[in-house]
Amino acid sequence: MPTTRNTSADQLPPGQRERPDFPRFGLPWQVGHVPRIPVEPRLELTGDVRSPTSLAVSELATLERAVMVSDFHCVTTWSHRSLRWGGWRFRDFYERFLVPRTDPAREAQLVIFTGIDGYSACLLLEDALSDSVLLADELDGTPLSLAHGAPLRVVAPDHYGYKNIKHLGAIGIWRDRRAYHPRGLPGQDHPRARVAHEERGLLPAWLLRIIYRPFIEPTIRRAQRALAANDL
Ligand SMILES: Nc1nc2c(c(=O)[nH]1)N[C@H]1C(S)=C(S)[C@@H](COP(=O)(O)O)O[C@H]1N2
Ligand SMILES: [Mo]
Repeated sequence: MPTTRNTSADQLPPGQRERPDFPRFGLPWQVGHVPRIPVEPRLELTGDVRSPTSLAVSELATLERAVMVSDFHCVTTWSHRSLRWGGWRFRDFYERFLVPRTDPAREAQLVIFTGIDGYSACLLLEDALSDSVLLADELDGTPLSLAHGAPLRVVAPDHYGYKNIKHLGAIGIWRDRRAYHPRGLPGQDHPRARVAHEERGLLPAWLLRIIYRPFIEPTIRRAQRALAANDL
């Protein structure tokens, strides 16, 4: 099984601080919404494609599995090191399922991932096709928990956490950003959000560090209360 390593040997990326735990996280007003997962989850395939369709997540089992050890960087400045994700490379999924079944427009440049909780994020198609982007159904050798995005989540370790969509329900391949309506505040979303370039959002990174840090602990507590209320 191919394994990719995507961890920084010693230093964390600019502005990040290590956390020993890996909490459930998200937008403060969204993180408490733990969605119900259908018994037989499906992925909608849509966008600027000739034939929109859907497929059962179970069909992914015909792809070669991949494992990746990577650090996770939340835009609010916390990082957790060396998570071991298992799943499938997005690139394999794209070549084996998405392109043959939907026939995307040649000029397509953008992927929009949407969770079944309605949360969405885009990646440049070019970034999404990199070796390190997985559709993961395992974390640290066990099936992905609901807290961390069951049944399937995007893992894109070169990009901030908010591009790593949990509870994946739809993948859209688009020419441009017309169909993209992220749920955050205006300016929160950066088209690429590369951690190494500190592309946190559209405001300067130093300012976003200061704005975001006070939200970390209350957001984690809110997520923990929601998980406890759902017996998770
Ligand atoms: N569907 C969905 N995916 C999501 C979010 C969300 O609220 N809903 N939050 C994002 C944010 S901001 C972060 S930091 C990561 C957190 O992942 P974790 O809960 O596994 O730590 O999920 C991302 N993916
Ligand atoms: Mo985040």
